[in-house]
Amino acid sequence: MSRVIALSGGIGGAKLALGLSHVLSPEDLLIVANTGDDCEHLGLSISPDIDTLTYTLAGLDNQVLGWGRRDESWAFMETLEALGGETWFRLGDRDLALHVERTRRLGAGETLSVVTQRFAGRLGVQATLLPMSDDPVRTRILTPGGWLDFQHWFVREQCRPAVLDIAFHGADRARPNAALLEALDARPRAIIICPSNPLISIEPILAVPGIREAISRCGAPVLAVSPILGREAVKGPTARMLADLGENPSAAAVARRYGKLLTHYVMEPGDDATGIEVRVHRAQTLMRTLEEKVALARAILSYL
Ligand code: FO1
Repeated sequence: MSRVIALSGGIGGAKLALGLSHVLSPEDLLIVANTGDDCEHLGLSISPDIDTLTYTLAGLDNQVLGWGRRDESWAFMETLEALGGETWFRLGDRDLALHVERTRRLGAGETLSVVTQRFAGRLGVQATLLPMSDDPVRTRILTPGGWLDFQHWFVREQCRPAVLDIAFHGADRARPNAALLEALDARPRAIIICPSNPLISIEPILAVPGIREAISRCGAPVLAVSPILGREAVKGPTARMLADLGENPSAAAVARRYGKLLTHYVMEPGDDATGIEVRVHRAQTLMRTLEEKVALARAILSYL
C-alpha cells in the first residue's frame, strides 16, 4: 500500500494522527508538522506542534494542559520565577531537556528533520514525523497594536488582541521538506488535512513554495477534516480568528479556505454543507477517547 500523508498542527491534528497511527503500519504513514508556531525562547529552539505530535504519538502527552509532557514537574520555572526571569511561556522540566538537546543539535548543524526523527524514534514513535521545512518559518499576527510573534499573541496575550492579518515570515524563502516532496511524487494513497486550525496550522504548511503544487499534482485524494463543530472549534481560537478576519465561522468556511485543493471533506452530521463543492462525508469528528480517534481514522480510510 502506498503512503498516507497527514498534514497537522498541534492538539486537534495530533489526535487524528494518533488514530491513523493505530490503523496504518508505520511505513504507510508520514506526518508533516507545522513549524510556523516555532519560536526561540530563553535561547532555546521550541517547536510546539512537532513536540505535541511527538508526545501524543509516544503516549507521553500532557492531557491536562493539551501541550507539553505528561508527569511534568516545574522546578525550572519556579526557580526562573524566583530569579525574576521571563515566565509567561512555561517550559516543564522534562520538556526542557528536549528543547536543550534540540537547540544543541541544531547548533551543531543537524537539520530540524533529523532532530525530529531522532527524538521521535528515541521516544518510541514508529510513524515518520517531519517538519514542513528545515528552514525557519514564523507565523506573525497583525493586531490593532501592531505585529506580534505568534507565541506572544497566543500565550503571552492569551489570544486577546483582534486578528487583522496573518503572515508566515520566511515562508517565501523556505524550501519544502525534501522527504515530503519525494513522498508526494511517489503516488501517495491520500493526503489527509487533520482537524487543525486552517489559518495558523495548515496554511503555513501550504505557504511553503512547492508544497501546495506538489499536493495538487500528485493525483491522490485530498481529504480535510473540519476543526469546527457547529460554530465553535473543539479547542483553540479557530472560530474567533475566522470571525476576526470577516468569515462566518463554520465547517463550510474552512472547506472554502482549502478550495480546489480538496477532493473530500469530513464534517459532523448536523453541520451545514451548503456551498461545499467536494464530496462530503459525515462522521463524528469529536475525538475524546482513543476509540473515537481510531474510529475517525478508520472512517476516513474507508472514504478513500
Ligand atoms: N501554551 C500555553 O498556553 N502556555 C504555555 O506556557 C505554553 C508553553 C509551551 C511550551 C512548549 C511547547 O511545545 C508548547 C507550549 N504551549 C503553551 C503550547 C503552544 O503555545 C500552542 O499550543 C501551540 O503553539 C498552538 O498550536
